[in-house]
Amino acid sequence: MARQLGNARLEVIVADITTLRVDAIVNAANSSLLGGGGVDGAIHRAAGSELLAECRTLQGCATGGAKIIRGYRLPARRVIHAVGPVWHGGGRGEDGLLASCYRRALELCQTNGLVSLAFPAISTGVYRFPTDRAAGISVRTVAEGLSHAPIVSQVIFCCFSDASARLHEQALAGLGGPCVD
Ligand code: AR6
Repeated sequence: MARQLGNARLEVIVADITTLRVDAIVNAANSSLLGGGGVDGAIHRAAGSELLAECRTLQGCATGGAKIIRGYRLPARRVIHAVGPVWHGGGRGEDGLLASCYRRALELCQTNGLVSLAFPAISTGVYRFPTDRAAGISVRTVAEGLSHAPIVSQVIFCCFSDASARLHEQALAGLGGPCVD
């Protein structure tokens, strides 16, 4: 499912994010930026050890932040490491920290001249953020953040299950705007 929002096409797909040929894929990293399981592990495996070598130069990243590096052996040109919050029940600023990941990733696209990017469902795996709540935050934050990142013309919500895709499609439908093929 896809929706046109101003200059940008927003799309929900089910795929392995490491296979996508876009300007940047976002990684759901931890604050060390030195790898882990889930999508982080998949990205490190697919990109090769040079990715880890560049990660070592970054000196980590705060929760809610994002840092950009090269894509190495990935089809994507760049990887944006975003550090989502661990879900503790919602009282520790988790919503704001998750939104911040999406905003910061869009800002990095704008400053680096990147027009297409793909997000995984940050924090919804190991970090246990409720999936429906996270889908709403991700789609709304991207829709709002695009006004500050006018260079971005394609955003893919790359889900890893049909259930996750349905939640993102519902959130996308809630935005209004024309559906596109
Ligand atoms: N492509 C797209 N989505 C994926 C892929 C993939 N190849 N693999 C998993 N997902 P998670 P988090 C989905 O756990 O919750 C790591 O150890 C997955 O189904 O990867 O932010 C890090 O180092 C889920 O929907 O990230 C951190 O320590 C989503 O990606 C910690 O996990 C996020 O799940 C971060 O936890």
